[in-house]
Amino acid sequence: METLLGKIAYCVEFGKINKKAPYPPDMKDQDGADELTKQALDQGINADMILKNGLVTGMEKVGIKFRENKVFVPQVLMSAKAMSTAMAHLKPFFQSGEVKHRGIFIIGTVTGDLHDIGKNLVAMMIEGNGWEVIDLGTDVKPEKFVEAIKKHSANYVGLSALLTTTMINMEKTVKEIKSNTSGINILIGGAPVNDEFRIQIGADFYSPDPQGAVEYLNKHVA
Ligand code: B1M
Repeated sequence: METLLGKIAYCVEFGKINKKAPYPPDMKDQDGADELTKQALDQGINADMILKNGLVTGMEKVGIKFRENKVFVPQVLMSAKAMSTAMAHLKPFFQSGEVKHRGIFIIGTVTGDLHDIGKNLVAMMIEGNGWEVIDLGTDVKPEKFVEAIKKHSANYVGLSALLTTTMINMEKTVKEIKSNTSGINILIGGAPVNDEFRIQIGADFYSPDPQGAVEYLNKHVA
């Protein structure tokens, strides 16, 4: 069982989606995350174990390598694709309640800002770490964040901004969220923001990369 879960983790780490996938070349014609996850379920391995000891383990490794500049955006995207392909097999177990998400995380790029590549990477890494992610997209108005937080009873929300001109909207969004909800933790990120800005606007955490956000969230749940 350990070997099969280890193989699943390896496929996620190196972005081997399924047998047909040509990437990575040295794994040509080998089973990918898709086939191996199905095999694990067929062998009776618990879905929660597949998630934690297979998929999440692989995704964590990618997150760390990305932070250390050992892999780049395309590799993260391949890993996320491998992860989401495998997750399709686990979906029924989430729906039945047999496997539970670590929590709900709402994310969006603030109003006026259309950049979403970094935000999507953060969303994928967090989802890949066992969280349910509600992605509100780009150009998200403060009221929409508040509405989503209330609708999903979420405790964690992430704001992304890539423009110096939309940093002010991030500040407005933090204020709107803090004054209309309670117990919410606000994470911020994006190229122009930093920890000094986080303190200035009253957000709870700043991360320069997806892995930092993942580690912050995971630290807060058992
Ligand atoms: Co725009 N753009 N852009 N752009 N764009 C920048 C950001 C810019 C720096 C380019 C430049 O001038 N050198 C500049 C901003 C300058 C400034 O504000 N000081 C700029 C500008 C000016 C503009 C327009 C105004 C251009 C125009 O129309 N005149 C316009 C604005 C549109 C709008 O938003 N209203 C515009 C438009 C666009 C495109 C649509 C063409 C396109 C976006 C496509 C898309 O996102 N779907 C685009 C792009 C691609 C860029 C650059 C080239 C790349 C951004 C990117 O995706 N980086 C960028 C220049 C550059 O960075 N070299 C630029 C890769 C991505 C992985 O990194 O988003 O930083 P990043 O995310 C990182 C971290 O920041 C962090 O994790 C990610 C992974 O490590 N992170 C978080 C991000 N969010 C996080 C949230 C977290 C935690 C971490 O927790 C919640």
